[in-house]
Amino acid sequence: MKTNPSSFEQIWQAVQNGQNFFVAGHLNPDGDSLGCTLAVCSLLERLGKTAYAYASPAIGTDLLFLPGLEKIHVSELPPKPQFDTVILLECSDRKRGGDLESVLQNAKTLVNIDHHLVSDAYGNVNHIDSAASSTAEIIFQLFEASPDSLLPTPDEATCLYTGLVTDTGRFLHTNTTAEALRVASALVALGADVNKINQVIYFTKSYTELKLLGRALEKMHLLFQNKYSEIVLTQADFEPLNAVPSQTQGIVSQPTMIPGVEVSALIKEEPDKVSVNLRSRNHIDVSSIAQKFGGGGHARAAGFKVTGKPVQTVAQELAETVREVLAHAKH
Ligand SMILES: [Mn+2]
Repeated sequence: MKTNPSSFEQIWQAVQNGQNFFVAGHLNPDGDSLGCTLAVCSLLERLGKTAYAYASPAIGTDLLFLPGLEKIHVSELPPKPQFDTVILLECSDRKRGGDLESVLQNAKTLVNIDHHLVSDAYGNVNHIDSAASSTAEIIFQLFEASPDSLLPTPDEATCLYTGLVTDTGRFLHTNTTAEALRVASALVALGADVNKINQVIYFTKSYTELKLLGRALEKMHLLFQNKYSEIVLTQADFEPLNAVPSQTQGIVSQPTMIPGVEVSALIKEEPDKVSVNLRSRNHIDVSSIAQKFGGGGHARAAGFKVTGKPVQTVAQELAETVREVLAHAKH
């Protein structure tokens, strides 16, 4: 779905009309969510506005290098929020950013900027472009559409490049379009600190994370003519390593390197829920699988969370769904 291009004009109108902004991405913010939140807040401040940057519930250690990160209010809302304009980034529905109702209810204008495949037009202004690789790509296009020909500063470019490089999997996923590379090139020209981003995000892993990767690969097994890879990590896997479920980044993509594997699932038993990450290699839309379990995402990367069910039950129900999807796939 692509909203009409005049939505950039409407966003700039909202920016012009607003004074006191609240900006947030989705829960458990990734590089795109945080990078865009910081770039947009920095831009608003340059325009003489006040901007309250928000993220919840925590920020991953690999993103702490982002310029301006200290400005983010982590899980902290003012007691009586009085923002005239709210900008939600990466939120496919108005609840994706967390419990922000107290913020949303008082705002005059809600701007929704997103690139997810299934996304509600819940804002007064919506820019939803599922063809965009990342929200960072859209924010760069927004800069280009600015009435005053504004350009990202080097710090803003670093934030946006982080969104672009993480959402495209280092420019390896199928969303690495010519437009994504054009925007990346422009951001590098504007001073994005590519070397730092690569060092921190891609060439740094803790001992615990590497041991957890080893444990996960040991537990990987293939089902359904080796088209489905399943990895189940329980508390018994995390505890001996003193690891936490958020230290599993990147693991779910590993099995898709095996020729023939179409869907990869990483199923994690967390203290209060089961969380599932899904990846697909070529043609299975895993966001539609995730939606069946109340989650969402993109065609090649999606996820969901389940509460009140044992991890093995979730794994079984998911396997059953994947089996049906593979059986009905045309390839
Ligand atoms: Mn994104």
